Amino acid sequence: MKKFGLTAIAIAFAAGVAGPALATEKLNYYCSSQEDWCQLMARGFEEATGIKVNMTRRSSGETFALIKAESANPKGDIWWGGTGDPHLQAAEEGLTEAFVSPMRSELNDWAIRQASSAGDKTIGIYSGALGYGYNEEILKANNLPVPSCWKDLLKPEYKGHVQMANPNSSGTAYTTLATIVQLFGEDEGFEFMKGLHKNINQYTKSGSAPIKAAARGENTIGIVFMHDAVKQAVSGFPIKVVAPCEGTGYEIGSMSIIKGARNLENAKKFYDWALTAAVQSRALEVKAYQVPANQGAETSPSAPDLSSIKLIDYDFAKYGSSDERKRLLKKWDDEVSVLPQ
Ligand code: S7P
Repeated sequence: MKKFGLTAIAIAFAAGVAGPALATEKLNYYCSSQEDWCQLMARGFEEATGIKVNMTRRSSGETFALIKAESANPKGDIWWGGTGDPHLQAAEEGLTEAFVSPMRSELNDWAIRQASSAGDKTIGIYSGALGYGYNEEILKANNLPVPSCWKDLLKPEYKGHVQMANPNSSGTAYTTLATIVQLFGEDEGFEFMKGLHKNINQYTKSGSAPIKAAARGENTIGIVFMHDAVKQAVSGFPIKVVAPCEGTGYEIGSMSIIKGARNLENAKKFYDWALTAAVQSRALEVKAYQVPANQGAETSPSAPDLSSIKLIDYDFAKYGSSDERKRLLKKWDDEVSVLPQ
């Protein structure tokens, strides 16, 4: 476990934001991570600054669509969390604001690269690998084999036992689609998605819903970020976590200031505060086991060890680009989602 300490910058920053805020001060906060983590961040910022936080929690793709729909009259100030691809698309489409935080020097290179690739209109806040989890009791009760690869999920015996989110609404599911295309090539990747479709019992709106359903005994296998499956396992549910044998993709969860933010100064305060080691360490309070961007933040031994997982060289520039994301989602809508099951 790493220990964190406040650097001179963080101390100066803390002194700057800790004073009492005016009664009218507020922040409209769009959050695309798990509800409990979103709430922790909202309440934590209110306590640290006195600024009232109005929070809206939606999946990554949904939040992107909301920010785009509101762009003529923006209602949100800051978008925190969710997979990086839609944040990159928002940056490219001019929906987010450039900002260089003094906290940047404390971050891992991958978090800063996310910012540099988008003209500083977004930044990495955490990272995590994609995979899946299964309920071992349901698997046994149905005499199903233990899966260990992506291609195992195509086996006919898993029909009705696999759940994933819809890639239009969910960043997790878009990461799945982009990962499969990068792993197997586009033609074979889409054949894989069509084969998988036959085994899918439901496309959920939220990315982590499939593993929550598996934890409750309502689903067998959920395609999710591995940290979301670990969260269920450490919470006592009979969930096993799989890093697929062929290799897998990963996310750089991101944060962006919304263009035209009405509470821009408060958005910048939140941005700096959210990048501190102390705040990023608080993720462990809600069993959020992503790799934190701040190098000084605490990590847990329960967290998936990314260095032991076969990660692909995920092409964020390509799969986070507006044209490619739109094209892949349309192709999935036209060629996969419409197929009979
Ligand atoms: O906090 C867990 C997490 O999996 O949620 C984000 C996810 O994108 C939100 O759900 P959607 O898939 O529905 O968009 C991830 O960034 C994050 O790791």
